[in-house]
Amino acid sequence: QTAAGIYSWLPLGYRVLKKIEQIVREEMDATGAQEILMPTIQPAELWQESGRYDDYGKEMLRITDRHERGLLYGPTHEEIVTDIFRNSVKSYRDLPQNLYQIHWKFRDEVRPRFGVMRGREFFMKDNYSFDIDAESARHSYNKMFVSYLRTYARMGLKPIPMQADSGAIGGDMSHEFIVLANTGESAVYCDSAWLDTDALALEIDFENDLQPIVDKWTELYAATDDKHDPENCPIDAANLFTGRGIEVGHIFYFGTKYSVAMGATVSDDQGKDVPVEMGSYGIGVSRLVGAIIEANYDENGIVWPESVAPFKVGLMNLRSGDDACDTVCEKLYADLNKAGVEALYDERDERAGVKFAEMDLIGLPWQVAVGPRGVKAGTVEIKRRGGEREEISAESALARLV
Ligand code: 5CA
Repeated sequence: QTAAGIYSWLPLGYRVLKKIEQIVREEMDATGAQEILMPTIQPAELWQESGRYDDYGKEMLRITDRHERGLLYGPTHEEIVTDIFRNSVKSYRDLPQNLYQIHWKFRDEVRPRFGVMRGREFFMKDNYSFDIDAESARHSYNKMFVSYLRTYARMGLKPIPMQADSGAIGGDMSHEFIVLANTGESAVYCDSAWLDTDALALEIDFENDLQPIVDKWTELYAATDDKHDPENCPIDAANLFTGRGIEVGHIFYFGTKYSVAMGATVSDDQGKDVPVEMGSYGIGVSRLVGAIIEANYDENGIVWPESVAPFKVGLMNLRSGDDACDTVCEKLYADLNKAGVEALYDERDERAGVKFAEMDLIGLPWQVAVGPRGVKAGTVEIKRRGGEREEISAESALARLV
């Protein structure tokens, strides 16, 4: 922590952040959305146009430049993207559009807490859809809904979409995506059938009607504490799962709220100017680093899902400086690198016990330990994080990891 709610990213955490970012990017690209990059510093005028400048309150960090012009550090980007849209898109023929960025936001939260889970400066994927009418906007919303299910599942998480209030963003349709974790901020009540869902089993063609998938994923009961009413719960006690969860994403459909206020119109097929229908969609990329840890740990430390682990393998030289151990380690490390397997090599002059404990703590999916006894017998020790140790040859270890 560099200042309250403001973080620097050190090597291991930064690698995880980049892995998460890349999964988010791939899943966004798969929906046909296009990546852009908008400034973090925004002019106050755009927010005066939308009417949110005064409403947003103290969470917005307001800045004045040397010419006394009002600026702010963006807490979200509806205004900027609407301005970009109105300057560049004029015809219904150029719709639909879906633009995303992965960038820093700042919200001056009263109580930043739980580390990167509720920061003031945080990394978010935000995207914005533009459609000619409500029906097509609904399809854009559904695309994001389905894409989010896949995105979180690829990170080893079980996402539960829940109806939500749209708060400061506004609008009339909104879902939060919650992942289960014991230390989550909100209490979650849901049908225990949620625990058996698997979003990666979905066959998706984003051009098809996605409403049936959305309906299927919203028919099971799920609510956070502010919406759950024990008196009127549709699930009987035996099938009700009660736990805690973390909000890792939020999607909104708000129609013409910003396009009317800011004059973002296109000409329709009759040549008439109509305001575009919009939605916005957020994923808490830096929050996910914390959320994935909270959902995946045991008494010895973190248990990273392989898709987001900072490295796939931790290679421990249990007797650094011993020629035989050094040779086996260095060859294995070079071979892993050559094969494109990300490996962390612990060659410090530390006791074996310390190395094992720290390797468990950082939670890489695989561990390989090379010690003098094994080297003499032609073996190394391999184990999955949390699994059993096995003694095999260095070549077999390499084969298993590639
Ligand atoms: N403009 C909309 C969508 S682009 C928006 O800003 N939505 S949001 O406010 O719900 O934020 C999107 C996601 O960012 C949240 O679901 C959450 O996962 C993450 N997030 C929000 N506030 C913070 C924070 N203070 N620290 C870390 N992550 C946050």
